[in-house]
Amino acid sequence: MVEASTLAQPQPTPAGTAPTPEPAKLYDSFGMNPRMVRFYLAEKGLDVPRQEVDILGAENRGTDYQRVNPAGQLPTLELSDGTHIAETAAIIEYLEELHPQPPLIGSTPKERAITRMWWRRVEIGICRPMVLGFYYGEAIDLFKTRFQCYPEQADAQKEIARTGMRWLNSAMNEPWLAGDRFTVADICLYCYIDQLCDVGQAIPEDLDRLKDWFARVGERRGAQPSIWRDRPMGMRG
Ligand SMILES: N[C@@H](CCC(=O)N[C@@H](CS)C(=O)NCC(=O)O)C(=O)O
Repeated sequence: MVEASTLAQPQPTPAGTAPTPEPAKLYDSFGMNPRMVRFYLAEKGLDVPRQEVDILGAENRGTDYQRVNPAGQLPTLELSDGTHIAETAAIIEYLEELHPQPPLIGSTPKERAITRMWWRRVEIGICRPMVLGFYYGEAIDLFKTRFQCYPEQADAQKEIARTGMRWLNSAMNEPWLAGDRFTVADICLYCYIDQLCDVGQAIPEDLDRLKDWFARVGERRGAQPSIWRDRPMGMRG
């Protein structure tokens, strides 16, 4: 693993415990979940060697990649002992334990709980219905052979996500979701909205607080460098 910043130092291994395996390789691709990890790494000033997987061409659904991640999705983090960690939240939590500075989840149990509370709220209430609306709508031809799609639910999922955004606009803290700390909850929601805003899922015009928050996140150090070089369907992912 190449460290680009002296701010982020791995934690020492406590005496008598096995050394914690270092991140060795990130299986990476277009898409909001891999982008979250890229955004997170850029905020930390960290880098991990990457192997690209072509999700548009369904390379991730082939047998080689299924051996890495049986769920067939990106991202996956390979550790130095060969372990594969999938699920974006699990990857980020692992990296945060190894590189807690600068904190992107929290420095205390209370801070971490508040971050995870907002992270779950936006993931369950906004991000999940947004992406289902996309899978069942604009992207159905790409995904209908990969998992069960319900095209009749596309509009309803998008409306559920907009309802979540309206709630968030009234309930959110400023400048960041967790208050004065920029966290992975901000990264998560930003990556979903930034990818899907140009394919029918923009923040509703009247949600000023959410639109201002979105513009603020777009100015963070990790926002631009984490964008994938190609823009399939005009999306930033
Ligand atoms: N629950 C997984 C979701 C990962 C996911 O949906 N990845 C997308 C890219 S954003 C993917 O691999 N899509 C291609 C496919 O499902 O075939 C996580 O949090 O990492």
